[in-house]
Amino acid sequence: MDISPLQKARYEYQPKLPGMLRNGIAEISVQEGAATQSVADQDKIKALFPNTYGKPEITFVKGANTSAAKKQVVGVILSGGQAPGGHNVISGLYDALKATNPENKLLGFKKGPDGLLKNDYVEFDDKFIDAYRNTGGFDIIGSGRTKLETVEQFQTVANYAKENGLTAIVIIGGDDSNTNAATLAEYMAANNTGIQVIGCPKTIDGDLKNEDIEASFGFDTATKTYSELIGNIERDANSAKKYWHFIKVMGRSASHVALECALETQPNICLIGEEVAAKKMSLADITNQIADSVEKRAANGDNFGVAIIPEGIVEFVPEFSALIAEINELLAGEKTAQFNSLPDWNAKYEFIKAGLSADAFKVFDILPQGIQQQLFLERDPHGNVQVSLIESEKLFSEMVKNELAKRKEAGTYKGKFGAQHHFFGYEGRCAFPSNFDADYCYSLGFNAFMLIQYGYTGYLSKVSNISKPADEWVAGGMPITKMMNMERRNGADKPVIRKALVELDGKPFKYFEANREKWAVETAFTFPGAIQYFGPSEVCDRTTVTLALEKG
Ligand code: FBP
Repeated sequence: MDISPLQKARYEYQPKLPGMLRNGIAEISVQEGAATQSVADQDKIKALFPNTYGKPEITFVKGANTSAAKKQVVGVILSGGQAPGGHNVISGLYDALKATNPENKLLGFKKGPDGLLKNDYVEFDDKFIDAYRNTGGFDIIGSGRTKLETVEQFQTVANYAKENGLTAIVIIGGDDSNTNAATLAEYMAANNTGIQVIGCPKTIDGDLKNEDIEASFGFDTATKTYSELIGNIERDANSAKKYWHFIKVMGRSASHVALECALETQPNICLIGEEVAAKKMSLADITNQIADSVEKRAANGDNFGVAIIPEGIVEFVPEFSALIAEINELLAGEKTAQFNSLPDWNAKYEFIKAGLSADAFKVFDILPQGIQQQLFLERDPHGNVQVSLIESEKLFSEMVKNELAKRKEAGTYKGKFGAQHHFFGYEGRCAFPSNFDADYCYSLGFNAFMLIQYGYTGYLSKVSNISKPADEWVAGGMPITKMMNMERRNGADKPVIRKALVELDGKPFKYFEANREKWAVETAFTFPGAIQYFGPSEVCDRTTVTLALEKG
């Protein structure tokens, strides 16, 4: 296969490990901390995880390696959406496993959890791994979103694992995948299989973080990639001076990605879903907030700007989520077929008008027709509206346009408004990992093997102090049950890892809040440029602004 010069150069990059993991396998010792408790619902979580609950925090330190000599056969999967650095988790795991004992084996199960259920795997060797070091993507073995949750699934996984002589399984995934890792670990322990399960924290969304996990991998590279593009658009906007750019960025639910991109690029507007929900903002409130910025900038002769919209925004607007709930009811069961058989949009519109409550219809009626139709076209396998497919960047630009037309009539707005729309998501998920993600991911994988080697199960690989240079990073592990609480899912109380939303009293949001009024009116854009891999450390090893503010 032909490779690009950058890929070739990246093969040579040696990821930085935390200081305490650098002295060779023989010099890695373990320290156990105090017993842990789950973040909430302790009695319930303890009852559901009798074999894996309450275990101690683990820290690796320099000292004699006292782990048992045992041949390890480890299975690994990538689970969920792609995130830069996944290949390095696998290469770190592979290197630690082979350095411990060249007879050890690493099996990569293909297409996520499906690989474990179908026994579809490949055995890694040096040549295989070397072709993926420091590269983006999950194409080394693929990924998938199948949930591992039923006893039958766990039995299948355990049977194939025994057949292949697996001693451990590593699940590289987000909050749901690591919740499944905890449940699988408990199943394996309860059934005395001897198979350990370790998780690694992945997701570009940045919502798998807590007092133990400072960041999920991929967030750094993805936000730097989007920020580069947003900065480029800002420069274009400031050069042409004729467009407002509405830019939606990924983040299925939490607005961490949008906030980080705003801190990097200082746009005129950035919506934060968590704030919209806390302040119970309506669509009209949001529209007015953006229109005010457009109007004030126009008064200064600046008929251009940039607005960042988080992908999950609409679910945070109370009136919009109420509308979606009613639409789901309206189309439940056979009513979808009835709706689809109506001859044209006028007939469908009348059906909707008759079926929605007056309040919900009022919200529906102010939406642009394209968005109204999207609400009825896109359904997920459970029959629900797929909110992530709603083009909210177009929704808000259209609503702002209508609002500005009113203001023009009233004589308060005299500018010109032309909009461009963008959606940045897939562009960032498979980028070459930044040095930070390359180092962090390699360390997570290496560390995951040390947890296996020391016999731990139901743990998340933990590398902390990551706002500091890598030699000061702290490697260890945390029981996944410590991060869990009970939440209502599909009509039942389930033990899950708590998702981290943007904290409105956290330093990143506070910094944004303190500056956004100025950014809304002035042209205060900043241009981060492309991720740099070679050069001074302050340019190449920089973490996210979010992490720097949180830990600074
Ligand atoms: P994970 O939570 O699995 O990491 O995926 C997050 C994400 O990238 C979201 O930002 C986005 O909404 C979603 O995946 C898109 O999913 P898909 O790849 O299935 O289109």
